[in-house]
Amino acid sequence: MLRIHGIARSRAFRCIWAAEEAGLPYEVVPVGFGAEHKPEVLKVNPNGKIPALQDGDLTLFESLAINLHIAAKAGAPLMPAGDDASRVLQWTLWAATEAEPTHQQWAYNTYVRPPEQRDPALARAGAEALAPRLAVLEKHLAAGGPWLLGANFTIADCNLAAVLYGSWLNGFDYAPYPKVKAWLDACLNRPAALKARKLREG
Ligand SMILES: N[C@@H](CCC(=O)N[C@@H](CS)C(=O)NCC(=O)O)C(=O)O
Repeated sequence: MLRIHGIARSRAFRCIWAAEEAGLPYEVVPVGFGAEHKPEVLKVNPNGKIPALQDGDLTLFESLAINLHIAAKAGAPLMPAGDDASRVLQWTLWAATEAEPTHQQWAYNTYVRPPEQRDPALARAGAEALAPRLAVLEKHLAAGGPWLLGANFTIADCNLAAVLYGSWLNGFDYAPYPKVKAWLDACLNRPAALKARKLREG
């Protein structure tokens, strides 16, 4: 049984979605915002953050690494073999290092922080920095698709779409990126994603 520590309103959303895609039994150990630094949470994530995963003797932190582990347990097509496994890693690292920091800068200054703590200039700069990355994604999807690796949905789609989910839901202008928009629509309306979204969006 996978034990996902966190709540769906946190990045644990990604891991719940992945577990649903994998069709593996899991339970959510509810750790909310503000509880991340409690001793019992630090035992599973020494960073004092959520999510964390326990799978038997294995304890993991980092949401996207957790998702790679979940997908590896499920095997193909969620985690393909060979060159496609490397492509999954490429898009997952791209999600974490290229998409997420710029995306979060926009998100924190648009809808995450309380209004008085938002800086519109930082939001604009985040969106401007995200734009060339989305252009790369748009070109990639236009050349292939419907999923990141082609014919099959993989954990790479889950990981990248989960990173972009907040902007998709909160009014980011995806009009210049119609392929990205269509791909996000398809990812985030999959039955497994809808189950995780229900926990988060109510
Ligand atoms: N890179 C980490 C980030 C985890 C993270 O920042 N989680 C947030 C909630 S979504 C958190 O626990 N923040 C508490 C804090 O930073 O003190 C991951 O993807 O798991």
